[in-house]
Amino acid sequence: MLANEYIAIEEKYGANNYHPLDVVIEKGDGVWVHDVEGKKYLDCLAAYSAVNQGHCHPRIINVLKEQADKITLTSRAFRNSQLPFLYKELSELTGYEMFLPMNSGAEAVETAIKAARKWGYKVKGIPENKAEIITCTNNFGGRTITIISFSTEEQYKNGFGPLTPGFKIVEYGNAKALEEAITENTAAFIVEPIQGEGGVIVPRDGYLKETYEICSKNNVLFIADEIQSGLGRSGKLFAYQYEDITPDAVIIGKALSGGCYPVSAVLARKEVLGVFNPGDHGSTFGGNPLGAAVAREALKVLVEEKLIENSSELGNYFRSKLKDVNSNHVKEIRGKGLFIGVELNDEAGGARRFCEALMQKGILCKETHDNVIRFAPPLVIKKEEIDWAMERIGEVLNME
Ligand code: IF1
Repeated sequence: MLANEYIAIEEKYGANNYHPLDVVIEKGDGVWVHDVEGKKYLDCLAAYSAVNQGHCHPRIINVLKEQADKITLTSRAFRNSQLPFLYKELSELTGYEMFLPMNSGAEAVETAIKAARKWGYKVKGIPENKAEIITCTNNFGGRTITIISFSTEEQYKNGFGPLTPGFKIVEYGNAKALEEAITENTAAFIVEPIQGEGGVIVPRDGYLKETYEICSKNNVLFIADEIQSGLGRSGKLFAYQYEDITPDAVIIGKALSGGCYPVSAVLARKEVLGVFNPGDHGSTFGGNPLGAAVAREALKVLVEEKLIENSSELGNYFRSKLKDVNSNHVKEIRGKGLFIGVELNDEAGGARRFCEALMQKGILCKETHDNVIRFAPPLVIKKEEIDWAMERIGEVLNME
């Protein structure tokens, strides 16, 4: 079958909630994916940083297969032999002392919101149902009704009301705006240390430290959403580590499983996740042994194959090569590690057409916010693969 035959079937039955590039991927290995017509592409999206370890990493796939032959799901009504060691290894890696495992990123964000509100009532003493949570313009935390309730992207909210109350929005990068928005009922500030969907927005130096200190001074939880920016993407384990802060809670997902299984989690101080009592919160698949085994191996691969260091070193290299292109279409090149955004001038006619042109040359990217091309390949990428890509990216960025 040819790609357009697959597309016709998908279009016939599938809800129209995406506008994907017309590439039909059949298999992947490392940074490369192969479509149904035998064409090969360099994946510069890595499933929005869920595949930091590379497609179908053999170590992770082997663990997935081995565990699948033992036990996949017990529910949390019983215990399993993988989850305790995921907790222990996460604590040794991150320094946090308590964890709550979920499946999707949105579920982990919802979990963090519930923990923050309950901490607000039980620990801070905020009057019941008065808790406020502050987040930023251009945030992205997932697609549930509560999470879109604090989105600043109208399309994400249109037609889905009534929305969840209790959220305030402040300008990303503006610490003073946060200070002015805090009241005695503020429970938490949730922030992406680098905004992905917002267009790979790196805040000015000092922003995270200043907002962290404002939160500490006002007894407000500082919660970092590292679902996209974390686990090596930014050139550090967590993007918040570019500044001297220790968030009260960190939300992770995506690459926590190397893209092989939905696994997410909230990492936090005991005082925060300690507010949950049996029966308060849960999930059928949350903490299942298959996901836990996969996550354990995905974290080991990240560390043992030095992917965080590779992200830092080759991210600097990739950005410098992009800057050398010197295209009239390019307004700004930004990012940290292999989390790179190329913002185009309005006259360039939008990033989509550049992504389509890159696809024709064997590179898969995704535009974000109309004018930004995101380059975020798996962290296993090699220098020579970036050189291969840059030959083609240079041609495309200089097209009419
Ligand atoms: C889609 C965007 C990226 C995230 C951060 C939480 C979540 C995400 C910082 C929720 C998820 C995904 C969702 C996916 C596309 C992608 C995305 F374009 F939607 F915004 F990466 F930028 N926090 N981001 O980036 O995690 O529930 O999806 O596991 O909705 O199309 P999830």
